[in-house]
Amino acid sequence: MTILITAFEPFQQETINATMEALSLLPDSVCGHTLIKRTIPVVFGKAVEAVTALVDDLRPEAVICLGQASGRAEVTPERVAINVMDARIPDNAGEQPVDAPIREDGPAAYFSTLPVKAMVQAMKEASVPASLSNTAGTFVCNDLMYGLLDHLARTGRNIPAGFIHIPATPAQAVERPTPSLAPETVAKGLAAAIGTL
Ligand code: PCA
Repeated sequence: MTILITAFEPFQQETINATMEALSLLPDSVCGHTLIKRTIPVVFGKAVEAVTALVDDLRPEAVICLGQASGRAEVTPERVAINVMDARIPDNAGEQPVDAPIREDGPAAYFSTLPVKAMVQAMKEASVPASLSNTAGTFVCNDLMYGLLDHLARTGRNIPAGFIHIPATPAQAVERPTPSLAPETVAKGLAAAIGTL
């Protein structure tokens, strides 16, 4: 299987994004699956455009998008994306939509088509803290997950796709105290999760 896996650029005055660190530690091939790694901007709409263009160009057989969720202590596959943008902070282009739909004519929500529970189980078996999340928030990560699943649904492509949030790195936690996981640990968890596909 060819799997597109994306990280996000730094945001909110940070100089790194934990997802870039974890992604750089993943090998190019995991459990026989070939990984296509890309990093995308933390901008409403632009992240979706970037990932859907990659999906259309590269035709991966699965898509996993990664985001950093500071404050979380575990690697958390997301169950659902909701049709709303409600930003607490501006994105990297300075936009801060409040209570706005992602798609006026879209469904209220899309469920992940990744095997989220099997992924959590596989990560725990690899001794990596993990749990299922029932909210991807209402910032750019949720926008990307919703937009990706909407694009796949509208173009009739039935491939596993979804989103995984990861904690901050220990280096980030030194700057702003928060739960953290070493990128090596996150990468081990992600490899275990990818193994379920
Ligand atoms: N996390 C943010 C956007 C980029 C990222 O890494 C989020 O959870 O929405």
